[in-house]
Amino acid sequence: MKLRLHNYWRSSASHRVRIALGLKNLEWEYVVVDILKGGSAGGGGQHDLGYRTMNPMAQVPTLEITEDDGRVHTLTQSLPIIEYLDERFVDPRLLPVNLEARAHARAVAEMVNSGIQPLQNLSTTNKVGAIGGDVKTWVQGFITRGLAAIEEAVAGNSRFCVGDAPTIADCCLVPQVHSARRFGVDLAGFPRIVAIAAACEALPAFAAAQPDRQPDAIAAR
Ligand SMILES: N[C@@H](CCC(=O)N[C@@H](CS)C(=O)NCC(=O)O)C(=O)O
Repeated sequence: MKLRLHNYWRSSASHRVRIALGLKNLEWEYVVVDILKGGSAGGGGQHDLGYRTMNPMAQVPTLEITEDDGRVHTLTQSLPIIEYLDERFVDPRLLPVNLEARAHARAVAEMVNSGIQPLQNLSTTNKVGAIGGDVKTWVQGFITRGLAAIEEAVAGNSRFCVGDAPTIADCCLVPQVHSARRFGVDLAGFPRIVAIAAACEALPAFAAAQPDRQPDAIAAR
């Protein structure tokens, strides 16, 4: 079996899947989709027909799986991709066995996935800018609101978002913290989130998945 991740260094949804692949200790190939300047028209490789055939939302990431018998599957949406990886490669578990802990991990992941990230995504901020909105204020406001909710949701846990090992929730939170820093969000009010992100980044899988360490980031320097 071969795994190819179509992704972009600065994409937080791609970052989530890179972390999960690392936590599962899987080998995979990095396929660059430059969502800013790539593609045949130079307006982003996600809009190319070939890519959109795999990912109809024209977004990264897409995971391409080639089985040993030649069958190819393409999976989209970072959270279903992470759940697929967790079901196929069981160890270590990214979704806790305990029912309530699992629902809680999914809830924190979803707070990032649907409560914050779509509001900071390129296609959204382009539209906000196009109608004369202040993109920075827009993005900072939604990230701050979402992180404030997550700060409460992870209260009572110490090292990671849920339980004593990284879960799908941490796979989502750490990229969101990267984005928050990139957009200049003040994290002083979120000590638990900052501590969880630091504990995660000390682990090799999280360190290797960091945006700045990806081949397309290095090539762009
Ligand atoms: N829910 C999707 C979100 C994917 C997404 O929004 N990807 C962004 C980068 S983080 C993207 O491709 N943006 C390109 C665009 O908006 O044109 C997932 O989790 O995979």
